[in-house]
Amino acid sequence: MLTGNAVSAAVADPATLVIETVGPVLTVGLNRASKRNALNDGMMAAIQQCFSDLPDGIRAVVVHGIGEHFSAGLDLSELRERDATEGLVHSQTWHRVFDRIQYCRVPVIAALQGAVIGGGLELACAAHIRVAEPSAYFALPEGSRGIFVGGGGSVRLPRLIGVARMADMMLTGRVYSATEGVVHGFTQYLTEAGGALAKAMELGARVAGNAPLTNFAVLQALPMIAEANPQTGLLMESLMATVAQSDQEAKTRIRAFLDHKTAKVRPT
Ligand code: 1HE
Repeated sequence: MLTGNAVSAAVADPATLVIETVGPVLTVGLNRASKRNALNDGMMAAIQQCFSDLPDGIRAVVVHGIGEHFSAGLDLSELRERDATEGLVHSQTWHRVFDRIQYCRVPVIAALQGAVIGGGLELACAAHIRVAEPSAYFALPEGSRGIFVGGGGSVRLPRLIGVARMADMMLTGRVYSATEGVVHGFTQYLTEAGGALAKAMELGARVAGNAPLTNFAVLQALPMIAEANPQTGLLMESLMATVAQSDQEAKTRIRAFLDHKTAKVRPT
């Protein structure tokens, strides 16, 4: 890990986020609409701070973009100032920030509209569920800007859409629509126009009602199991399943089903 004196630790700019509590759901609004929510150092530090210190009682987070766009990615006006060492430190800083999202103690849902570009797409990829409305579009203009992804995109995005599709986006500047996005795995949900935030809030309320241990297993264990060799994965799965089902919450919920006190599983 590089530690560069050349880059002073960025100071969180609280004005770049609008953070609200709606019951058990924390909403985090990217708030630089005049710059299309481009991610500058102050905003990245604010995101890190926010996800490092979630208030007690929060059981899901919804990240959204204020204005017409989710995010236009890295603030290119800051990039121009960096040399190679500073660039490495900067990229590793982004990794730490987005790791806070991916390994958050509660599920994170991204509500997407307009531009979901470059670092904005990398941010969305760190969330656990992505919801898009028809205006959303996905692009990696890094290729045409002479740079490379630096916020974990080459690790997270191929797992969603495949290496070939990501390579095509970077080489040719291909832009995917919201409709294509849900088909190819960028997002799990496509809503009607203007519906992404409402749907994300609905999902946030739903996942907030899960047993905390189930959410823990899905967020912390599932990605590790999926990346492990199969025998290790199967052992980890057995251990996690045993821990989860021995929890009182599981016993209570299963008893409620057997007593006909919970909703049945039906198509929606
Ligand atoms: C910005 C940025 C930005 C807008 N950095 N300032 N990302 C990109 O290559 C995408 C660049 N942005 C765009 O293509 C367009 O701005 C949008 C399609 C997103 C929106 O277009 P539009 O017509 O609504 O807005 P605009 O007039 O282009 O931008 C409004 C202002 O936001 C303008 O500033 P102003 O001072 O002239 O008003 C823009 O300069 C500013 N702005 N996007 C800085 N990205 C860790 S590696 C990640 C690498 C990347 O993310 S590369 C992808 C960078």
